[in-house]
Amino acid sequence: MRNPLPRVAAIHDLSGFGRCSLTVVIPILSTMGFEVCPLPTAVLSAHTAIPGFQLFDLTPQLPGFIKHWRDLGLRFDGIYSGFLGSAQQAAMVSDFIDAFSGPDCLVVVDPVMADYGSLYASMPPEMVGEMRRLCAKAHVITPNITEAALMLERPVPDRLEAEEVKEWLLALTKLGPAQPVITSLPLVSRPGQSSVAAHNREDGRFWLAGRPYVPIQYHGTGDMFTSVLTGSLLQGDSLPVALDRSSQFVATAIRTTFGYSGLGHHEILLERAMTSLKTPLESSGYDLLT
Ligand code: PXL
Repeated sequence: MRNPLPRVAAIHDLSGFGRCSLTVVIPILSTMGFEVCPLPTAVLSAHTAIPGFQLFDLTPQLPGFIKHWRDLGLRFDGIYSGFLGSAQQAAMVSDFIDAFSGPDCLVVVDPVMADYGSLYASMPPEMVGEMRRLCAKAHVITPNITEAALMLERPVPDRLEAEEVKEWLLALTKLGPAQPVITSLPLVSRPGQSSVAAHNREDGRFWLAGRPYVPIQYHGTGDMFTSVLTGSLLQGDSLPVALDRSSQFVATAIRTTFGYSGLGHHEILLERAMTSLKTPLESSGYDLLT
């Protein structure tokens, strides 16, 4: 029987402070009308950009959790993985995808491991190869430009022309996924914009979406982006509409927060932006990347 409410397995950490991962994924996908089943990869006092964070790695617990879900006969309409507690977990997630995804299950892998040119504080270097392998199992991947560069063994670029972005996306499809997305693109033709681009191997088209850049970086925006993208694709939106919807949501959350003084990089006001998930998409739209 089909799940009456589409069900998504969310494989991410739970961070107590600093909006990211499950504290972002669950409210967004729930608001979009999905039942979210969290499979926690690690529990942290705060995310890894906050000095002094305490990380409890759940690698030893995952096999037991997964076995219980198998015994329960759970089926998922979507599987969405992000921050992993150890490099060994990548193979566990890969087996999870084999065990739980039927023909219609959407698999989204966000290879969360790095930003602004370097790996996050808890990430072992072998995570890069493990994430590259895991991406082969996904339909959609959403690396930022640093993660894309690491997986493709390229330097992190300061600027990219549109033709180069296409070549990067094609290189990512060679890792396996049919629909790679790259976020935080330093696109020469769109100065002053936060740009994301995607490719759909099935129809050969390339897409671009973005919103005017706001001069502040908030943590957790990558998780917000991929959560909305996942929900949007699961509700049947096309790839460019999903790209546009998720860019719009992140821009709304950033602009809502930026107007207040005294809020830190960890304090994006997610709840203030949540109602925008129910409002129509702005007409500013997306473009073909040509
Ligand atoms: O938003 C990505 C992310 C997720 N989870 C943890 C993190 C980060 C980024 O720093 O530290 C624990």
